[in-house]
Amino acid sequence: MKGLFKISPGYEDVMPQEYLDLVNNGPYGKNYGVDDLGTFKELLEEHPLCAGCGLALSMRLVLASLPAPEDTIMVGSTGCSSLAFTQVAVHNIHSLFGNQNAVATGLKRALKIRFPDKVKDVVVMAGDGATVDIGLDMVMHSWFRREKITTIMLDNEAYANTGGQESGMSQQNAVLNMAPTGKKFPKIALPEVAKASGCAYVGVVSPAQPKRLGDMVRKAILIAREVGPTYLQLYSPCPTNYKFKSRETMQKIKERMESGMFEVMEYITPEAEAFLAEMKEGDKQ
Ligand SMILES: Cc1ncc(C[n+]2csc(CCOP(=O)(O)OP(=O)(O)O)c2C)c(N)n1
Ligand code: SF4
Ligand SMILES: [Mg+2]
Repeated sequence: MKGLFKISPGYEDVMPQEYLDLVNNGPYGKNYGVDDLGTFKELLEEHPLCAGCGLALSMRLVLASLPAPEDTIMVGSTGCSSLAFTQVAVHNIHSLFGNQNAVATGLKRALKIRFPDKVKDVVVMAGDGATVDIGLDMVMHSWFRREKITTIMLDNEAYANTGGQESGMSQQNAVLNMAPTGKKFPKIALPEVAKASGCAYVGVVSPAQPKRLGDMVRKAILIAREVGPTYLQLYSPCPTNYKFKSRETMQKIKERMESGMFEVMEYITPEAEAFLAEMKEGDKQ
């Protein structure tokens, strides 16, 4: 399993130790979970995301929760996360901003033809701008077609990578560098859109609930294998664009929860629920 990622022969001695660790200690074939973080390598610690970035934490937790990292292909899109995608120990593909669910659809179908007897999980992980604004067309149509892929939104409520424009996911009245008078419209209820568009499982969570997040990632991916599309929305505050200290990220989530503006949510169709119960029964036996 460890041969999944290889460094070209002759380059081993010039690769930084941290990168060698990533290649040699990736999470393959071990069934790791968020409790095991720190015992294996899923992302370089020296990734280029800002200190205290909520999105970096969400990425780590997602990567640590994949049910089969060796058979997972992540599809990313332009944005802050794309800067760290090159430094994760799981196969991943970068797609043009907004195209991620179309790329994931093609990939899932091609993998089914190429490996008919194997399970290959295709997981989209992209920013809120890529998911709810510029890529919404592609996202929704993949749900309408019931593509068996998981879509994960890293919701930092802004176009962070381009310096702070408002996104559909920003809260009403949010003030950002390039929205100085405040956003005029409310946050888009994408989980509701996902439900109405045919997703078999929809969840909203944040890295302040790491175990729950890990659990929800596993459910979303397992259900997407057999039942239909799944959607997860991870509230991941951005200290740089929302101008709070890097150590206050968790505090921000807590404040949001206390004010009732953020709550963990799960929706599951009866079919997906029956599938999970069946799996559990199978595991027991
Ligand atoms: C087709 C296209 N349109 C616009 C851009 C410019 N662009 C790059 S990143 C970005 C915003 C990303 O926002 P989001 O998806 O929320 O990710 P974040 O940076 O917040 O993580 C934009 C508009 C681009 N690269 N490609
Ligand atoms: S700008 Fe925000 S989202 Fe982007 S890396 Fe920095 S803290 Fe994270
Ligand atoms: Mg964003």
